[in-house]
Amino acid sequence: MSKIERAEVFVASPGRTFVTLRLTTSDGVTGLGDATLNGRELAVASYLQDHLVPLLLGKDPARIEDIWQYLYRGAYWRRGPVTMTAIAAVDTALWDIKGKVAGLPVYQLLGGRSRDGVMVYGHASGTDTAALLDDVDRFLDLGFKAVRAQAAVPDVGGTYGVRKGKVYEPAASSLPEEQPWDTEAYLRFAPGYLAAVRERFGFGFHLLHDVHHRLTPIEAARFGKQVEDCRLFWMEDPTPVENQESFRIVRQHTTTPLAVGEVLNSIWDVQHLITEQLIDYVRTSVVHAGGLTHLRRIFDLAALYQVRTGSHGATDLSPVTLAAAVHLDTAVPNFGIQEYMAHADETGEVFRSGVTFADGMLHVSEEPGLGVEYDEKAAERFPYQARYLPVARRLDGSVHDW
Ligand code: CS2
Ligand code: MG
Repeated sequence: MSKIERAEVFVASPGRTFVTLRLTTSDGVTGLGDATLNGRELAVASYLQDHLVPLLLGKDPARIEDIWQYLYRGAYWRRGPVTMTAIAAVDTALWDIKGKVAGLPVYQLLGGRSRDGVMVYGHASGTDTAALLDDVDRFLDLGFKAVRAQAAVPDVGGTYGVRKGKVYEPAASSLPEEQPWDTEAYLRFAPGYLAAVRERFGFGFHLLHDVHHRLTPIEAARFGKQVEDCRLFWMEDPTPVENQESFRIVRQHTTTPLAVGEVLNSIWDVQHLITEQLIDYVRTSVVHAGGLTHLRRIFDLAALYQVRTGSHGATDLSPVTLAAAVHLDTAVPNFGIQEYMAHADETGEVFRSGVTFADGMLHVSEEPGLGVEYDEKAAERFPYQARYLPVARRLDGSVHDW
């Protein structure tokens, strides 16, 4: 029987910080897992290195489900982003190994191909409406069939999602940057630029918008109703999701589709949202929701309620997660859309990925496993740099959701 013989945890900052787990079996087969948690990376690296690696050595890598249950139930303390990201890294690496041992790309182990490609959305943004419209034009020219639109709110420094430079990376400072936030200014401004996008480019593509947890349920209800003529593909994270029932308030007032889940990490966090049909897309990801094993369970529950997938895929999720996500997206029946932000060039020097982009879709490689390699020698050129996500403060100085 093959055994897990080596487990290496790499922390490096090629373009941004990534935590990567590499497992090696006694037969010399390797598997990769992403363990990146933006702003709390070292917590997961330690959870893996200090608490999980000693439990993994000598285990049978073929027993993916058993190892998942062993790490989840064996922790005693349930769920949470650090635990579920660490378990996700192990799980994803084991699926990579299983694919390589079987000589099959992982999507073949998940039920085989359900679609020719995986539709993705690009991230248009601008410091004002004119700049946003130019950026939408650029993404449409690149062949994207779906585009997210985010513009800076005049006189509000802390608007979410406005790219500075080539790659969007919100965790840009060694201590949390404090950004001002004004909900009323956002509510006055955002519906206008979304309408301007439709006015300029029409309805021949999917338009998405990320509210990023900033509104109360009734504010989100009002916003969703106000933008119904924009026919959004989704309004994302309309209101903080800890209280899943609060989505009912939004749901009751608007037909704008709702998407949530990137900050969640287990099926129990989305169970009420899905079974009560309070959302239309679930955004949980391979890296933060317990890996392919658990994310597949979430997607299968969602399918029972006609909720579609829309996995998180920002640049703070590594190319390992993106590849694993596209394998799962290729196979699941209730696929909706996959978030796709191009990583920095430096990231591509460390991660070699077989994922390709064409005609607005991502395609997995047919290589066995996930089709990703990690170059630790190259990673040595990008030592770890501590970076934090910003903190938002309302005009009265109190903390708001960033
Ligand atoms: C965003 C993310 O991609 C998204 O939808 O919500 O950019 C999010 O802000 C980052 O992943 C946080 O690290
Ligand atoms: Mg988001």
